[in-house]
Amino acid sequence: MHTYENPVIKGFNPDPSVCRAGDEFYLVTSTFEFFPGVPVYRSKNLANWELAGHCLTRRSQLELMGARPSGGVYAPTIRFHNGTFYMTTTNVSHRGNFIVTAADPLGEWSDPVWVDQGGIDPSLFFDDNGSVYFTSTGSSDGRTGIYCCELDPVTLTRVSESVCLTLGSGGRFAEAPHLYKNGKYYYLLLAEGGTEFGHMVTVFRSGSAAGPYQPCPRNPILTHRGADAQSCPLQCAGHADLFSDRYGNWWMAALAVRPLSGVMLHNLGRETCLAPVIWEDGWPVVNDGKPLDIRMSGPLPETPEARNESFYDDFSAPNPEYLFIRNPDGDRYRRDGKTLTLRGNGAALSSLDGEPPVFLGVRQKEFFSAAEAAVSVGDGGIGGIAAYYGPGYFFAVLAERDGGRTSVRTVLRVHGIEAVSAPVSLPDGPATLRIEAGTDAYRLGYVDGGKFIELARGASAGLCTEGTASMTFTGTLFGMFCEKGEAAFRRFRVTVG
Ligand code: 6LW
Repeated sequence: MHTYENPVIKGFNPDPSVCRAGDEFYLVTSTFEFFPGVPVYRSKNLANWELAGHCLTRRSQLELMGARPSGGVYAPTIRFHNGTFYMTTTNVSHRGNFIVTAADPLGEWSDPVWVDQGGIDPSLFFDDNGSVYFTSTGSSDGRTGIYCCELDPVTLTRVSESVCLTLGSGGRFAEAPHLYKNGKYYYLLLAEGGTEFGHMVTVFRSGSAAGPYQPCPRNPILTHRGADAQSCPLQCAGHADLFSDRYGNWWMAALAVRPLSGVMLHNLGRETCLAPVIWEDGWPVVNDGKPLDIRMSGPLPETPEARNESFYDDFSAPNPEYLFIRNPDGDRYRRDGKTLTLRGNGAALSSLDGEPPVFLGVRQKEFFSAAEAAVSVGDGGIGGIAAYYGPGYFFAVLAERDGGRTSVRTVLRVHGIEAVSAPVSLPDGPATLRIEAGTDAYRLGYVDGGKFIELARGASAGLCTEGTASMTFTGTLFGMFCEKGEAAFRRFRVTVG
């Protein structure tokens, strides 16, 4: 038995799906309007996960032109079958469901094979008899249900009608289907209740892949819907995937959120959690039937190591942690071994249409954390750092150079309403910009002679998913940006604690 800490992958990493190849586990999560799409995390012990690649690294795989906030890539599924890795997901902003494949999950993946079945949350199941089943969430008569068709195992094109397997156990939005076989039964794992505080995981089984499926008498097998934010630090648990390790132990990866202290609001996005699973009477039991917790124990396949959620980049090498907005223009991001120079295109962080803002960011992984960068802005330029949730929700501190003078100011934007601080002149030389995050507020300013000078505070609740005017599914990033002219960054650091 080992102890480990949830979330096992912190920061905006929803809709986890896991496969195993030998003694390595690979886990993918959703990325929405961000590029590259669908990170591939790798682990041997299930508690420490390294971001080791992405499935969607080319525009031919991931067109995000016109994608709205929380459009783009929804929930993915990863599977390993006969030496090939398969990842299926939905681009809700462009053509729908597709599959990409790779021999090496950390290398380049294929171009998409588009699948002729609609809905979201696609999944793949490879049966022992060679049949390949494709499931997704669709709707019929205004109710969502789980649809299934067979695919040709070689071309991955649809070869059967799409049929409805179940409408779920009665919760709203039956979704996130994953089909498995264990012993004599086929199991269909679902999410129901919506991805918010009513989220739950339900399971169904049948003697045949095509059904009929019977619900587990203990459904939901995982939910935190009855737990309040005071007593349960993880909320919204749901959207799960089941898998086994080489010792025959079973596990569940599920998303959950960590609300701000005691309130039903979260700013770090939906995160990836892990729970042990046992089988009783032919049904999976998650974490002995108890809710998930931060401190967990289970028979991990290898001993976990200490974790460090801080981030440092001196721009000497590429870093896979960065997310860009929609399809970035690579020519506007130049790294020369010591400096990252961003060239603005006139698009502010609030921009929704046309060319995306020149921005790159990493996931905020802890409530108490600080982002800092040293930046020199060329004449006529505007560049800085931001805690960025989306075009309508960000807190930025930026340097502006005009007529040979540099000044610094802050922009707090919530619900599209902007508060801009008065500019403060800085001496010549790089400006060190800093954002300190906490559960109550983000404090924004600059560092002068080793001292933090605060210019503005934005309420942490302003970057929370629950507060956005349209439904969103993402989380806060710390990033660098350049709106106009050039901004040269010397280092970018996120510290936690
Ligand atoms: C996803 C749906 C859900 O496709 O949220 O948590 C949607 N569940 O299954 C977006 O992540």
